[in-house]
Amino acid sequence: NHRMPPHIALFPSAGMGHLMPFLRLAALLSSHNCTITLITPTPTVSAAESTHLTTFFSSHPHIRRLHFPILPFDSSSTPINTDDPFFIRWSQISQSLPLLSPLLSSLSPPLSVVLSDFAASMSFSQLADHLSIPYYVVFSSSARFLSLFASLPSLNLGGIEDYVEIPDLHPLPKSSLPPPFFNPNHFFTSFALSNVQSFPKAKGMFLNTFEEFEMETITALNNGRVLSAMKLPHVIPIGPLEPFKVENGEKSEKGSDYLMWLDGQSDGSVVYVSFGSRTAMSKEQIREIGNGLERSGCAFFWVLKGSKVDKEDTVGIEELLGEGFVERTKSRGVAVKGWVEQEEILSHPAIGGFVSHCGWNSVMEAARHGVPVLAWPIHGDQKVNAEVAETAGLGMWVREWGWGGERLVRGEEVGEKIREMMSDEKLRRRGREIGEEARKAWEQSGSSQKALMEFIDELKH
Ligand code: BUP
Repeated sequence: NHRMPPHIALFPSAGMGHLMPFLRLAALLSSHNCTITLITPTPTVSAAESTHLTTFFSSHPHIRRLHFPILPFDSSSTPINTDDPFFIRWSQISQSLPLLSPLLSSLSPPLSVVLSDFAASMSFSQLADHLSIPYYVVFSSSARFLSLFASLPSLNLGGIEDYVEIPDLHPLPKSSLPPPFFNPNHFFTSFALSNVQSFPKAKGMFLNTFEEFEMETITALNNGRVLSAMKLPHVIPIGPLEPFKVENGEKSEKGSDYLMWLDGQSDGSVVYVSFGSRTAMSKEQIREIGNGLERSGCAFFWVLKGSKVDKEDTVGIEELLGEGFVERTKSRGVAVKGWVEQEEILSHPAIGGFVSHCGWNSVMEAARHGVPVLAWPIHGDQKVNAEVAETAGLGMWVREWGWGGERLVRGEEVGEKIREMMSDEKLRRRGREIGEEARKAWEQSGSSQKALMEFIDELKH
């Protein structure tokens, strides 16, 4: 039987939170004897995306790269009322997609299937339809957020109710919705609405989550009970995705310094603080967090960002933190600017808690390593994700803090909550259990392993 291995093309959109699951999924599928083409829209918005792509392809020489140069943005065809560089890029990528068609149809061997980012779903589903290639969506957030996102066309947000009802799921507080959802003219909302319409054309939706973590939602989605107006394809939970391997992965000198510092700390004593790759807290809030970390009395590892796009982030750490902070705290903590290997840090036994914006990748990484989370969502899906983490027992979330940046949270409060998380034995125990469940999801007959194998077997037969 000389059946060819299936040929799978993957298409990520812009932003590290979107790229990361694609790189991980590409590596995973390729380890199961599939031929993989990863399409890379270029240029990227952030430096982090381009360096990750370079590292990824040099450590996975058997994964093919299809460069896809995108067109300059044409605001006459899609008026855009956002200054978010990632949103603008999403739109630009969608506009450029018709140009991808000849590139895809000339690939050899012919494609068995294409997987695209939900942020390109609308244009990509048309492309796949035109080329008669089966099409899947990769949704890079929680199943809970998918249930909201997919309900968007039928939600009535104008009423006085405090909650939105999603059939068969517990109601979602309106205050947890991404604020742009209340404005149908906002870029994020109209873009979401148009992409959602194309979901039913997909054969399935991959999610970086796992059954044990989001049981109720996954079950409801897969029983077709959530959406009455539209038939959503079945959800394929394949999380938590494992980081891709880096060959010849000598750690950067800077990286090994940090790890050495962590090695010197006792187990579970260090709080890791990071608000992801897409947003920066205000300078004022950053100083309050610094103050909170000092007050908490805990050892800390803090990754700082001064601006939205890393290429523009030129503020020095002293300027962000105020003079004297680094000197005062150097025996107890590390504050760094720039990229760190987050999974390496989360997997270190010294880490006992994670103050996180709850970008979905970060939540899954915390789950994978059983690290409790103190949620401080900043935008988008993050309040919904914070709720999921809290419900699963992985985290605590101080709702009164609102969206990060909405109000100034004083150092006193921050310090107190950090101390509370770091000393909560119950949370820590539940964290370890979740880490165990995450590991089991990838055992021989584990839930995520099974979901992945079903997809691959179907392609091979
Ligand atoms: Br910052 C940072 N190192 O220094 P999320 C992030 N990451 O490895 P985001 C690092 O990037 P959205 C760093 O581990 C995760 O895999 C992190 O994705 C990694 O949040 C990824 O957590 C970040 O989903 O995206 O990028 O803010 O706003 O789309 O949620």
